[in-house]
Amino acid sequence: MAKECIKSACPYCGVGCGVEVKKNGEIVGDFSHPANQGALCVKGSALGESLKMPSRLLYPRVNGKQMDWQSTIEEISEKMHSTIKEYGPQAVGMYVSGQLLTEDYYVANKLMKGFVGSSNIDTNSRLCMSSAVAAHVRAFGEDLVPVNYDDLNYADLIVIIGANTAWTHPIIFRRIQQAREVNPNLKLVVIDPRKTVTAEQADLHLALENDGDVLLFNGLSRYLLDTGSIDTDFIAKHTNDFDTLRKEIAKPHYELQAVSDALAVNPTLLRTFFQWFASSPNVISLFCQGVNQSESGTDKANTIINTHLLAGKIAKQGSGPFSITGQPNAMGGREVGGLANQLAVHREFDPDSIKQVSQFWNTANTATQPGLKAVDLFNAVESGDIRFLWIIATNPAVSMPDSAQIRRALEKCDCVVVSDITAQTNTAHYADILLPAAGWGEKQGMVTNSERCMTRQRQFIQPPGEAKADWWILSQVGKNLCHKMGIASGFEFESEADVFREYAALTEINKNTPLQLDISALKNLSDTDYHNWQPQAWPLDGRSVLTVKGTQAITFPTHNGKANLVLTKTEASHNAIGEHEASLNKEWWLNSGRQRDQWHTMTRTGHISHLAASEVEPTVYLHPLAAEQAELKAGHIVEISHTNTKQSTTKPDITKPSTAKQDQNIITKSIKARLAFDEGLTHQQAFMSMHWSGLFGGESRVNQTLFGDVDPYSGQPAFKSQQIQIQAAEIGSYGLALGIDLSKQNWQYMSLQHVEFTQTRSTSEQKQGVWRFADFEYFSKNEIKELMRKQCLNSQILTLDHLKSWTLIAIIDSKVIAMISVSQSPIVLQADFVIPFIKQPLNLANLLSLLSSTDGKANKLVCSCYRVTESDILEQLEQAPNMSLREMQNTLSCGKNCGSCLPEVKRYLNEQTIEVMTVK
Ligand SMILES: Nc1nc2c(c(=O)[nH]1)N[C@H]1C(S)=C(S)[C@@H](COP(=O)(O)OP(=O)(O)OC[C@H]3O[C@@H](n4cnc5c(=O)[nH]c(N)nc54)[C@H](O)[C@@H]3O)O[C@H]1N2
Ligand SMILES: Nc1nc2c(c(=O)[nH]1)N[C@H]1C(S)=C(S)[C@@H](COP(=O)(O)OP(=O)(O)OC[C@H]3O[C@@H](n4cnc5c(=O)[nH]c(N)nc54)[C@H](O)[C@@H]3O)O[C@H]1N2
Ligand code: SF4
Ligand SMILES: [Mo]
Repeated sequence: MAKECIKSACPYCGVGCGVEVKKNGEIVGDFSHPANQGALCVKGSALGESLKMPSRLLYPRVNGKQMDWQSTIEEISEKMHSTIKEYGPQAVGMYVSGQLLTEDYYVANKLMKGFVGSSNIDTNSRLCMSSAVAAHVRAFGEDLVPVNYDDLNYADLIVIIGANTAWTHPIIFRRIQQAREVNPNLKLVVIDPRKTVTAEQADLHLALENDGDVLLFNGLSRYLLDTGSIDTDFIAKHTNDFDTLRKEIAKPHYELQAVSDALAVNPTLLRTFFQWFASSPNVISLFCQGVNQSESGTDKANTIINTHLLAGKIAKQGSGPFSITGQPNAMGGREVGGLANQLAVHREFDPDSIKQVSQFWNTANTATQPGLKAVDLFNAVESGDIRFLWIIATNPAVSMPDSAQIRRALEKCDCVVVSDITAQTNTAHYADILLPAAGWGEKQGMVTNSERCMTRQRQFIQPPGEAKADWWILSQVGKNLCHKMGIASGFEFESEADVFREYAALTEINKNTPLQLDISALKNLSDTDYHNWQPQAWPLDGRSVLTVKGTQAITFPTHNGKANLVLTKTEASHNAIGEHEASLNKEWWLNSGRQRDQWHTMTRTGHISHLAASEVEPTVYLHPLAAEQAELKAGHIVEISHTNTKQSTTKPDITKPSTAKQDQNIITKSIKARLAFDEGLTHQQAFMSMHWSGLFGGESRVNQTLFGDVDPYSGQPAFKSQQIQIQAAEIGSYGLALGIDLSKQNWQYMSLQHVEFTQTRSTSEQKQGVWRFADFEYFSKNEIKELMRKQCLNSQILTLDHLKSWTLIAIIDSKVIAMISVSQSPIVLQADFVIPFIKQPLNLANLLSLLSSTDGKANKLVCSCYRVTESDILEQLEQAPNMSLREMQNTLSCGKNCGSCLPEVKRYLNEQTIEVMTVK
């Protein structure tokens, strides 16, 4: 327990909220932090629980054997050295993460690009921010985000494009809602093919077709031009290539009616949005993965930026395009230069940059060419061009598209090193060398959030076992490798502060250039000042990033100080919607993204039971009417398959014949998931979350069905609009097992060997494995009983038969130790209801009433922050049917913290009101 309150930053999303760890260990929001002013969302509020993570990785392991650090570091540098000698530096690869701290990232980048001499280091930010980065560089000449959170308070219109901010950046959304309360004239428009919780709260929702953004925003540019709403002065003074753009958008398919027809968006709504944009003095266009993760991601972002440049709604308070970063330090990674196509500190591979960076690093080995971007990097691993790969703080076997291919590549690679906080990730499974990393709270360093604000993450607990900070591990390997290579070591860092000072000093090479990233004022920051660092955004003098240093004059860091209006064409990006409509109910667009309560591949949040309550298993969502037309039923298991007829580099997965079939370059891949309804989807769309994986989701990873199609400029994969097929799966038995860890026990292989869809989680309190499964076989009660008897030695086994299902309960010393419930219909017990029975004396009456009442419906968790369930709300409404939202909140507190459940709570109130009105 800490002796004093310690301020740190939340390790989840790019909002970058400040937290305070109190003396008693409680973690609360930091009131003094400029990003969140004390508020935290549900994930931030559960940080304390995330620390009680089961299955931490404690010691280095080489080929499965525990090893000490010194030998492990020697082993890694020897592998790197021999790979360089035999195959050249390009055969060494590294794949890192926007969840690393700036210091970790800096050392990784320096090691690869400066000393190994290969730029084959890429990062999961390629999957996340790289289209925005490419668009910023194309338009502004540098990767700059020209908006701060505070600008939200000065906007007249906020447009959210391809982002479910209420769930994914809840504290930004909270700030938007607060700004709307203060300024009732502030309008909110959401552009998303799904009616998300964010869209529900908007003044206007445009449900455009997937990837219709380029067309829509070029349509907006056309409208601005036609209605004289462009800022000719700004265009003349501050932009290049206006005439080229004007010629493109003069084409008839950018007329409002044509855009409305092509995107199936009501023309009146479209006109309203265009009018609002044109007439609002200040507009912020906030965008995230619905923009970035597309084959036209960079063009989408540039088309949005174009509209701001044309209207002169940029480089002034309350206006601008606002790319929101996903991960806590996605921005810091971009600053140090962790993407394969950058060298360091916003510099690319021009001779001048190579010279200056080499001089600074005192190395002759600096890489001279951009390296391979994530998808190509893993292709190179599969083809054998990369023979050594070090993966740090990311789980590509789940999060990369075409995950079966990623697994083949990892399987094949001569040496895979994985640094993680747990061994239980799909990627760690392929590690030859597995390194225990210190996690959040156990390490320290700097992170930069979406608005360029740098905050310290501080240590407040000791790392468990021999876990070490990533920068330390990388520096040790760096030193050892330099020694082996006979070159001067560039890794004599003694502390995080040392690394940070060096990074700050390197940014000095930008000082006399138009580039804005220059934090060299911090190059002599003392250890004490580093320790006491207060959140601060760069530019450090507080001016806007789009102004000349030392003045208020607008400038863009391009060759002539003007922004580029980038020509974006629609033909390339807006594909096959007409064809698609024709094949309705056979083909769907698979849209994938986030759930409110989970973080990525679930390693940090999957074990927290209340975060697991809102989506309990791999689930695919369809619009109810569309599902009905396709004869698909909610609650049933469906098979999602994707056939790629394009020329593909992928080969069949011979280890898993059931999931990948190949027929002359036609590859079909499939997974299974539970079907649920979502009225917010258009008829052609399916949505699945990206989270399910490994321990929790088995083989039902959404990326198992996606191919590695990428944006041509950024290399960012198109995760949100690949065409898939969905059909009902034939299932013999649905079930739920608990109290038995099926992953470790033999019985999974004996009896559930055909399980195709399975999910497990353990509650943090009880550590009981809970498995929901569906199997195409019909389970025989007697066989399972026999297995249970073998598994749970000396137990008494009780059988309960009820309608189409049966339940077996193993009891030892009068306490329930295991239970399995199997049914032929998709109705099975809810895990949350049965968990309380485990390790307790059997309460038969309760169990029987549960079995007879269960109708497959969960008592849904509505508000995760205050754990308010559907039945809590209904109970209140039963007592007071006319209850207002405020009254409900006074009683239950739902939505009082992050507010992301408010639309759902309101829905219950509305439903109730309608009922009351009908009765009258
Ligand atoms: N709860 C939670 N929050 C998170 C994370 C998490 O794992 N869990 N991860 C963090 C990270 S790393 C990131 S990158 C962010 C991502 O944050 P977001 O981008 O907000 O989240 P997503 O759910 O990936 O997708 C956003 C929306 O894009 C829409 N979309 C899909 N296709 C299109 C299209 O063609 N056009 C438009 N306009 N919209 C489209 C989807 O319907 C979806 O609602 O979230 C961060 N915050
Ligand atoms: N289908 C689909 N796929 C997607 C997306 C999508 O929208 N749809 N979104 C993409 C996006 S935007 C992103 S950002 C990625 C995210 O995908 P990943 O980066 O693969 O996801 P995480 O689960 O966050 O992986 C982080 C890993 O680092 C480990 N870890 C945590 N802290 C530390 C630490 O301090 N040090 C080390 N060494 N390890 C640590 C965690 O245990 C975990 O295994 O997924 C991408 N994939
Ligand atoms: S909004 Fe993001 S940074 Fe803030 S508490 Fe939630 S997850 Fe953490
Ligand atoms: Mo991300």
